[in-house]
Amino acid sequence: MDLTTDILDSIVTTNAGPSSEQQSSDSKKSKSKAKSKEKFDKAMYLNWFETMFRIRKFEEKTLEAYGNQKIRGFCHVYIGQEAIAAGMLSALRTDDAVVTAYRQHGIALSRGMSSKECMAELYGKATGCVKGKGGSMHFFSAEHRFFGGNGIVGAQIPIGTGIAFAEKYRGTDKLCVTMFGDGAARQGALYEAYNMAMTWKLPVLYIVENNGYAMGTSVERTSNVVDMYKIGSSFDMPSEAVNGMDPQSVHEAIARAAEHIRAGKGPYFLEIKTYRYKGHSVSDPGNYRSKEEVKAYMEIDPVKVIEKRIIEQKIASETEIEELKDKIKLEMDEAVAFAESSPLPDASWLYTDNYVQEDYPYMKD
Ligand SMILES: Cc1ncc(C[n+]2csc(CCOP(=O)(O)OP(=O)(O)O)c2C)c(N)n1
Ligand SMILES: [Mg+2]
Repeated sequence: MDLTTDILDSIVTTNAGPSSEQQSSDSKKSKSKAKSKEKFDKAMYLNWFETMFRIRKFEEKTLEAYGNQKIRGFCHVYIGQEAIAAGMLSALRTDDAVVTAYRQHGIALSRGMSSKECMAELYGKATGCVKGKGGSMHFFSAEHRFFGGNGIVGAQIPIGTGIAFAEKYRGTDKLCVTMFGDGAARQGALYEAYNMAMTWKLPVLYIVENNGYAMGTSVERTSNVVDMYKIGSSFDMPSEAVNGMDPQSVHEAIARAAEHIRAGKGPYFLEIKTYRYKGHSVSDPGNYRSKEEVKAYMEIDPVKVIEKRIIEQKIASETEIEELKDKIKLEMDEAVAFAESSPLPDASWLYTDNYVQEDYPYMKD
């Protein structure tokens, strides 16, 4: 067996299904759902492809602009992980909240934030989604219910739990998706947050995007528990492992989790297995992994796989796919032109939008 087949096998066959707690109640139904490949319509497939292709092209433009020193500072791209954003978009409601870490450009785009406002933010321009004051790691949009963009590893786990608490307190049926990397799964904050979320049955969907590495440290080097979905068992939290190289699998798992959460049954945990093709950040050459490993994952590149499935299964024609690609490429050119031509923020903006109170005492000259 070659490395790609091994990888695919390990990604696809680890679906744990619902936890024992859930199995005792309604999970016969869930389990069979977990195995079945539901049929989706053409619009859904094209939506997945468009979202993934948009993210891929956005990130390629980002790397290009970074190389030309138009973008500065920390910058982490999402190339390889696009299927997660696409499957999440189709399975969630637009009024659900999402909070994530610093590898966030793709998630922000999938929440409906425009390529223009995101690219301008990377350029540090006044027209960016947070007026050029956040940069790559700190996108935010209250309108799109996107709560960032967090640079402290694992910090967003209690934040997302708090957002879910607020929804429950207000009596809504909205949920909060709280995303983090495999490195963050080892943070103490996770254990405190999971405990509270289960005790209070909060409407929160935790997603660990397991891309195998935290900077240069592989998952195997950080713990003897490498199947991260198992972390949920100590809280009796329904937990599953999911193939993150396929938007359809991601969609099905998130839809199943959302149904459970909206029924008032409390949190759900998904370990979504994925891979990042680039280094940790733009400055990382990624020497800690072999060329063969990267190549093997390239064979199951989610953008290419879904395009192939659409064409081979005659879901849409090659012409339709090409038109979609042209549309996205134009969108990216326009986003870059918009960012280039936008003004920088005024220096006085240092003192705005920092605190809710206008006269906050620490914000004086
Ligand atoms: C509390 C804290 N510790 C360390 C760092 C430095 N740091 C930044 S990213 C990172 C790795 C996190 O990896 P992971 O959670 O797997 O996310 P990924 O980059 O793979 O998306 C580390 C250790 C930090 N930002 N915050
Ligand atoms: Mg990681």
